[in-house]
Amino acid sequence: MKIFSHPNQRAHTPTHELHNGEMVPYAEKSERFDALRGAFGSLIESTDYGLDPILAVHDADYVEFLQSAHAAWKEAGRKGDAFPYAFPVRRRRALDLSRIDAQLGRYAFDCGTPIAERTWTAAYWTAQTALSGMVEILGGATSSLALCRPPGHHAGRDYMGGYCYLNAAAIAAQAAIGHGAQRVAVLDVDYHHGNGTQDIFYERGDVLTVSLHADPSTDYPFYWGHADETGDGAGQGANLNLPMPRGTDWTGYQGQLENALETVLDFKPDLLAVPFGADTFRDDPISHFEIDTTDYAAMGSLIAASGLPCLILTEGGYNIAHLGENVKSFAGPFA
Ligand code: OKP
Ligand code: ZN
Repeated sequence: MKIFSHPNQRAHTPTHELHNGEMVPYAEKSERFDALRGAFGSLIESTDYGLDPILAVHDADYVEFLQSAHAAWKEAGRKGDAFPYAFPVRRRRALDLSRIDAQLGRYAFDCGTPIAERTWTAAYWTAQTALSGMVEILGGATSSLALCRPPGHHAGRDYMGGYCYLNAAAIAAQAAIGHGAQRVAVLDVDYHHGNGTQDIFYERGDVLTVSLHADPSTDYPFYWGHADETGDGAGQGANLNLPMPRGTDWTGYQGQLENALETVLDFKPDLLAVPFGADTFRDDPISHFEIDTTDYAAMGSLIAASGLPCLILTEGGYNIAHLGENVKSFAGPFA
């Protein structure tokens, strides 16, 4: 299996995030990327496919915001990372304001996703890494692994959140459609609901989105990921959410994964994209499932047994000491 990444993905280095009312050290550290790369022997440097495949998913004004926000923040005399604090929700007009604080609020849905000096660079190269992995699948490989960081599955067409800026899985899925795939399935197995991916494809029948995650009644991102979100319009029935309670272990998870795979196979996709989060790990510092390193091999086996060409993209996983081995365990069963 070919494994893709690019050194510039390390460039994003926010220092803090707002967590349960406190400013704490940023959990989505660049050391995560070192751990991911360190777990694998031979890595291929991602190819640059430019902005077009990104703009096929994300709005141009949002992309321009990501490119310029930190400079605007500095120009406003601010120090450190750019943070939003006021949001245009509920009966505020959709004004196109240039003040950096107004822009941050417009394009963010939480206060946990700061923009640092080189955030754009890292997010851009993460998208290129996902695209490089997808090109490999489109070329006939049965599997490939894209070491994505920062993660992407919370980012929507025009918003960031949950440590995510560009939605790498959505960009790769859309690129597959652009290169002739008729139907693509996205099977999200991060601890958190993949709200951005769901939202991007919610009204489309050509991309199935399935997510297994912690129940959003108790866990981030709260306002998406509930079982009654099934898609809309042409996408009606092409979204499946399988929320699970805190404390879920492999025994509980396996049954839901089998249900998910049944839906995936019924959809008859040409290929599968799997945003994989090792934050379902029993010792993850911000999550509450009980999956073990060896369970990831069983998880990978079940998905690989679908027989579908499969692009694996990394998402969360915040126990840095175990991140590499968990991803390696999951990817192991794929040919
Ligand atoms: C991103 B991914 C924690 C505040 C909540 C949201 C978690 C984002 C997880 N300091 N942050 O799905 O792994
Ligand atoms: Zn997560």
